[in-house]
Amino acid sequence: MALEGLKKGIFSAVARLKGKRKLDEAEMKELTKSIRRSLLEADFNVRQTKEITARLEERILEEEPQPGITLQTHAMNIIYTELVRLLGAPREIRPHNQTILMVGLYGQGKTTTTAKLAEWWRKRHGIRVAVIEADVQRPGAYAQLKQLLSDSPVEVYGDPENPDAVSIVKSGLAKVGNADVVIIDTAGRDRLDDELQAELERIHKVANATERFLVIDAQVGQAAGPVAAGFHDLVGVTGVIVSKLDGTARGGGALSAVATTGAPIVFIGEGEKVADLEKFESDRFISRLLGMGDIRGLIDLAPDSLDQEEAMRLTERMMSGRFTLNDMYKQMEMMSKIGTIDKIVSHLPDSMFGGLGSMNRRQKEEMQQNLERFRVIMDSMTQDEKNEPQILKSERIRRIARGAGVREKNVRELLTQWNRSRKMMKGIKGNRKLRRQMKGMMGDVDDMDMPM
Ligand SMILES: Nc1nc2c(ncn2[C@@H]2O[C@H](COP(=O)(O)OP(=O)(O)O)[C@@H](O)[C@H]2O)c(=O)[nH]1
Ligand SMILES: [Mg+2]
Repeated sequence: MALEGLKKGIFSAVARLKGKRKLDEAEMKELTKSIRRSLLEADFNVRQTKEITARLEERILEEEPQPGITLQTHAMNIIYTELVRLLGAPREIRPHNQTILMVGLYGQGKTTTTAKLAEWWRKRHGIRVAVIEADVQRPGAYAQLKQLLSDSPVEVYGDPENPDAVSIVKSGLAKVGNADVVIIDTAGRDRLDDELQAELERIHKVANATERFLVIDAQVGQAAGPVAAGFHDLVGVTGVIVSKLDGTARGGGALSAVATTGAPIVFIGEGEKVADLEKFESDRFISRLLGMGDIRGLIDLAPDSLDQEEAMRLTERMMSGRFTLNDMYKQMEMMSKIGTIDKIVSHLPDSMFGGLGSMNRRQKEEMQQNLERFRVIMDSMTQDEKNEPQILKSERIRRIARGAGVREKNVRELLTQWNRSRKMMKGIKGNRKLRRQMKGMMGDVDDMDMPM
C-alpha cells in the first residue's frame, strides 16, 4: 500500500514506548524527533509536521490513557486522530444527475482515472455511466479511453476527427447526456498556460458540470498544492484525485498539500488497472496505514459476484471462534473472488493472521498458489469431512489425494493450514482487544484500540 515507509517509521518510533507508563523529557524528545523524521521522509511539509508532533507531545502529557490501554497504544491512537484530522473529512457524491469535468496537467492520469471512475460508479451503484473524450491535443486519447473500457458497458463518446473540444462536448452531451453520470475527459498541458485555461473555461461553460475533479500525480509531492490552487481559481475544483500513489513512498506530500487547499480528496489511484481506484476516506486510509486494518474497505473490494451480507456473516462467525474447513473454504472462495492476496492483506490489521501484512512478494505469491491447490483438494472432500477435518486419517487422505490428483503431502499441508487458522481464530476470540478493534473497523471508529 501507499506510504509503507511512513508506517514503518511510526511503528518503530512508537515501539520505544513498549512497557512504559510515563515518558521523561528525553524520551519524549526522542519520540517526537523520530515521528517528525518519518513524516518528513514521507514528504509532509515542515509546518504540518511540526503541528502534528507538537499536538502529540501535548496530548501525551495531558491525556490519561483509558484503563487497560498501554501508553504505546495511546500514542498510536493520537497519531491516528491527528493524521485523520490533517487529511480532512470525506465527501459524498451522489450517483445521479452528475456531469463531471476531469481536469489536470499532462500525464497525471486523467484518462485512466476517467475510465476508473466510470467503472467504479457503474459497479458500485448499478447506474448508467457514459464518458466523453474531449482531449483533442493527444492523438489516440479516444482509442486509449475505449481500450480502458473495452470490457465494460460504459458508453464511450468521442470524435477523433474533430479538432474542437467544445463541439465534441456539445455533441457528446446531446448523445449520452441523459446517463446518470457523465464524465468528460479533457486535454492537459505541461503547465496551466493561457491556452489550456481558455479551453477549460469554454468547456466548463458548455458542460455546466456539477463536479470538477482535478487529477494530480502523487509524485509531484508538495507542488500539488499550488497546482490545485491554480485549477481551483479557474474552474472551482470540487474534488481532487491523487493518482499513482502506488509509485511513490513520498505520497504524503501530495495528500497533505491538497488537504491544505481545502479541496477534499475524493479518490486515490493505486495502479494502472481500471479497478485500481479507491474512494478516499481519511479515517479508513490512516487506519490501514497504521496497521489497524479496514474491514469495510475489505468488503468494498468485493466484486458484484460476492454477497456482501455473506462476507459480513463470515467475518462475524470468524470472530465467534467457530471455524470449520467449510468456513475456511468459504473464506478462500471469497478471497479468490475478491482478487489478489496483496489487496486483501493491505486491509487487514497487522496483528491478525500473525502479521501477514509484512509478508514479502514471494511469500504472497506462494500463498496464492497454495490457495488454488487447497481449493482443488477440498472439491474432492465430502461435506462431513469439510465440517470435521479431524476425521481425516490416512485412508481418507489417500482417497482425497487421488481424487484431486495431488500428493498426500499436499492434503496434509491443507490440514496443517486449517489447524493453524483455527488456532488463530481462537486467538481472535480470546483477544478482547482485537475483537474490540474489529468491531471498531466495522462500525464505531472511536472505539478503536490497537493490539500491540
Ligand atoms: N502506477 C500507476 N500508473 C498510473 C495510475 N494512473 C495512471 N497511470 C499511468 O500514468 C500514465 C498517464 O496516464 P493518462 O491517464 O494517460 O494521463 P493523462 O495524460 O492525464 O490523461 C499512463 O501510463 C497510466 O497507465 C496509477 O494510479 N498508478
Ligand atoms: Mg489523457
